[in-house]
Amino acid sequence: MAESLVIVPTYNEKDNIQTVVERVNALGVDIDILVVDDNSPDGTAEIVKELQTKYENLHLMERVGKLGLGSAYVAGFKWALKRDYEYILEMDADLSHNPFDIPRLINRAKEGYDVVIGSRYCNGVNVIHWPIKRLILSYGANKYTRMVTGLPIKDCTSGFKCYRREVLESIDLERIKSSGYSFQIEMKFRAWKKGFSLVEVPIIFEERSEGRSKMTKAIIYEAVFMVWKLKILSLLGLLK
Ligand SMILES: Nc1nc2c(ncn2[C@@H]2O[C@H](COP(=O)(O)OP(=O)(O)O)[C@@H](O)[C@H]2O)c(=O)[nH]1
Ligand SMILES: [Mg+2]
Repeated sequence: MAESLVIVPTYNEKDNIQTVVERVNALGVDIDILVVDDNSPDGTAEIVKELQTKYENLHLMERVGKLGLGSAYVAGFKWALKRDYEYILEMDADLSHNPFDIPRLINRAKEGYDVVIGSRYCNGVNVIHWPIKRLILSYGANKYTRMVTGLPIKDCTSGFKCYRREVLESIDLERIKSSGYSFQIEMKFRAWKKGFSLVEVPIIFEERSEGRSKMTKAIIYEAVFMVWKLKILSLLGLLK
């Protein structure tokens, strides 16, 4: 078993997943891959199974249907914690996150940071090919999250991260409230409130060229209310 694990959630990523797996394996890093697929109608899981004949470090968790990004990661974290991985990463399957950046995230964790965040907003804005509407949404969501929660992070919604094992062991995964993308905010907030150290590493985020975004209005509304929920639970001392 490898020292690190990268968890890759997939929903209809048939045109991306092979490249992701190949790029991770070209890094020359001691790392396993866990794809958490929500029964993608486009057959993403079948492609992963095919790739498994070639790559021993590739694992697949198949879930019954589209249960949301947050719950896919929680399932992946539980899988990881049953094994001995020291560094556990999250990465999108659409190549917006460049697998090439993985070693930089792991190295910061090895320096002792508990949560390392691949950040689009470290030095200005490092996003390529996003429509201005989407950029404003993301940038605004980050400002709003920081204002409400006080999280000392420029990219609160980033989904490219590396956790030291202890962080995931100490967060009660059963209590995670987010099913959608607010999961990314919730994990950072919970880790921060528990006193873990967070650090941002600049990355360049490139909009997918294949497949479609799964962002919906419901996901946005969940996030708008989630930051208040987290803040209030924390103030009341109920964020366990
Ligand atoms: N397993 C699983 N993966 C999901 C789900 N929703 C999104 N994803 C994956 O999460 C990652 C980010 O989603 P994406 O649609 O690219 O979001 P965007 O980058 O914010 O537009 C991609 O790898 C998706 O395939 C879900 O409900 N279940
Ligand atoms: Mg994407």
